Amino acid sequence: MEKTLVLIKPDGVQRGLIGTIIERLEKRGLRLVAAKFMQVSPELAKKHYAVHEGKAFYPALIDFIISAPVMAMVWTGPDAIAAVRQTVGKTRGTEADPGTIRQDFALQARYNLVHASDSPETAEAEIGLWFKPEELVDWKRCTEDWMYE
Ligand code: 3AN
Repeated sequence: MEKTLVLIKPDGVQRGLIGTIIERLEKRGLRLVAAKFMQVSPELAKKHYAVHEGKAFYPALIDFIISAPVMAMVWTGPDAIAAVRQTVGKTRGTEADPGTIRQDFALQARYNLVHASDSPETAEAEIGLWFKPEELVDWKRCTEDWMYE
C-alpha cells in the first residue's frame, strides 16, 4: 500500500487547524503511521523544497516553513498519495475543489496549510528525509476490513 508524507505547515499549526486536518484524513479512512511535531531546520527546509530552488517564491517558501512548528506525518492506504492530494485540494485555495481543505480554509498559494507528496518517488524520498524507518508504526485500523477491498 502507498505511503505519503503530509505536513501541516506553520499556518495550519498557528491557526489551530491540526485537529481539523487530521480528522479529514482519519475520516477518509487513511491510516496514520508516523507523526512528529517539530521545528524545521533551514537545512531540512532546503532539502525538502530543493525542487523549487531558483523559483521566485523559493526564499519566501523556506522562510515560511521554518517560521513556526510543523506537524509532520506519514499516512498510508489504498492510493494514499492521490487520496491525500484530493482531500487537500489544488495549490491555490481559490482553485481548489469544494470539500477540500484548501478550499475550505485557504485563499492563496503560500499559506495553503498542507504539504502532501505528489508521486510514489517523491513520497519515498520525502518520508526518508523526514522520518527514520523505525519511526513508522506497523499497525492496522479495525475499520480497514470494512473499507479496503
Ligand atoms: P503543492 O503543495 O500543491 O504540491 P507545489 O509543490 O507546486 O504545490 O508548491 C510547493 C509549495 O510552494 C506550495 N505548497 C506553496 O506553499 C508554495 N507555492 C507554490 N506556488 C507558489 C506561488 N506561486 N507563490 C507562493 N508560494 C507558492
